[in-house]
Amino acid sequence: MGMIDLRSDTVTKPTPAMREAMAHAEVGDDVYGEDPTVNRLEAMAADLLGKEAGLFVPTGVMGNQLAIRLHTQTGDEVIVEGTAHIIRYEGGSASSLSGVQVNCVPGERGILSPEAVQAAIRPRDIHNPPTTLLCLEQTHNVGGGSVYPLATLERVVEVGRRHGLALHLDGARLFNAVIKTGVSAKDHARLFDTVSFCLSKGLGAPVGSIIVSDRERVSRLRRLRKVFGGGMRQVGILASAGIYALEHHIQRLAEDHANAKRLAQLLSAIPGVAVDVDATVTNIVLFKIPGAKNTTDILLRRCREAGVLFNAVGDRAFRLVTHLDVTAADVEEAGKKFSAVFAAA
Ligand code: TLP
Repeated sequence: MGMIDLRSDTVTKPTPAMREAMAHAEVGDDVYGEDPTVNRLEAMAADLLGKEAGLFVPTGVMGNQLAIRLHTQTGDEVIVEGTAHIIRYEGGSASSLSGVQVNCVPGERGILSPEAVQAAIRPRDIHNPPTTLLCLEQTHNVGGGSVYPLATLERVVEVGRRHGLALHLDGARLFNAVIKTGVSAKDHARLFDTVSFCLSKGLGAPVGSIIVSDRERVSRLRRLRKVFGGGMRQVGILASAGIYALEHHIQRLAEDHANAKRLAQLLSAIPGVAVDVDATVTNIVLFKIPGAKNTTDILLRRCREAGVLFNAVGDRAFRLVTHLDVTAADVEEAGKKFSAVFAAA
């Protein structure tokens, strides 16, 4: 058995059938709007989310950053949860590309309460930065794949609306939430002005994200994408992988969720390992070994030597992510390796 790679759902490789679709994709110059496959993917995504239009972007980061640029002026303040991808893993780009400051509001496993958002909105006063945008994340990465229940999402969004904020959803893993809760992508998207989601995570495409909105905003986003250096040419080859992913890889996310739950259960049976099995609801497992005498790096190395790859998210704190290229048998195998390594942690 090869290496079991639980570092991220970004590591998936296109399946033979996806590659086949890519090989036959019709293409054209997308900067001229002439790539029929890109146009089809954008229309398909817009339809799936119940919005007027969509824009194919190279990465999830670009989707989020285009949204921030679209919705703000320099000097504005953007509210995000304190451990959001936008603040933790986007290289400080909200400040460098859009000149905004980010107000990090503490959440519970990444989930913000309406009260916390309300308290974070600055009164309009000459001293204060204007709060103009609220960004939420569904599912929440650092929160361990946590999911906003629809009722909470509606209440949080309602606070933003009442104060005239623009609303963006970083839905990198939106379809994991959809499959988990049965709340449709449309029912999420109707709450937001812009929604981005990734094709290159659990959905298994090699690259690409989509941002959807109304027609007017998407045409402004298209211009901004060019400004950010993201005007692309014959990318129908990549878009065809996205179409394939939307047609074939959404329902199967349930397998990733079952595999993650099983990993959490296996970990919970190992003495010294702290994991919240109930909170493991989608494809991310967070766990800690607080009393380990070995350092984080040593623990990672021992697991790698045993054949399991994953990332640390803090001191003796780790993240596992299940995906298309991890089978139920891999999960059982990983569980055995974890028992062996962590028994001597
Ligand atoms: N997340 C990656 C890393 O950047 C941490 C991962 O391995 O989980 N929003 C969310 C919620 C994400 O988790 C990610 C990627 C992105 C946006 C950015 O997507 P890309 O990597 O396509 O720019």
